[in-house]
Amino acid sequence: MNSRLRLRTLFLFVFVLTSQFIFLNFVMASVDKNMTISSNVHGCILEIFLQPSDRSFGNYGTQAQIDIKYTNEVNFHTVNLITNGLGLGTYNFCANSIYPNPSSYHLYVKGVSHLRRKISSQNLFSTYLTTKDFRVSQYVLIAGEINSLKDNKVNSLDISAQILKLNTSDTISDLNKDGIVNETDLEITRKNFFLIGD
Ligand SMILES: [Ca+2]
Ligand SMILES: [Ca+2]
Repeated sequence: MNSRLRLRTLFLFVFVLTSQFIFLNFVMASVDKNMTISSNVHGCILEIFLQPSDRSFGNYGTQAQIDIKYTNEVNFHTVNLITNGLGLGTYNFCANSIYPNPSSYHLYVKGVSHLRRKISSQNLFSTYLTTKDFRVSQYVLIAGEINSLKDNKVNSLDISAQILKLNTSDTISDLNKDGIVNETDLEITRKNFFLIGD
């Protein structure tokens, strides 16, 4: 083998080695990129639709406190939502530096004028956005919790507090959300008298 041929062989050898090195780095970078992307996917956003009782569709807005618990009843997180007319409230956990694990949770939902409702065993956070629609009869929020004691019962204390707000636009006592506290709202509380929340 003459010197020119040896040089050409050596050059080819170096070229092949360099190409493999570059290709290997490219593959490793791709794998690393994919791993980074997959590890950043969290169940961040919870969208919940709620239906307060004795409202007409499109008039479901309320404030709600939702205690999210593990199935062993240990509290995971409490979320305060303001829902719109369709009953939709949204909470972004990741924006609050909370990164929930996909799992089954119990939700305890309490509207601002409503008894607490337990919604059991909901699978949450398996995708970036979880949407739950609880606008069905079994999950309707029962109205009549007016008194500031918030004892999770509808009783005489609630009626008394509501009577004091008659003919005002008090948002707690205006149960049907027509803008005025009147006999219709008192009747809702009477209807739910003695009911107890979860
Ligand atoms: Ca009460
Ligand atoms: Ca009213």
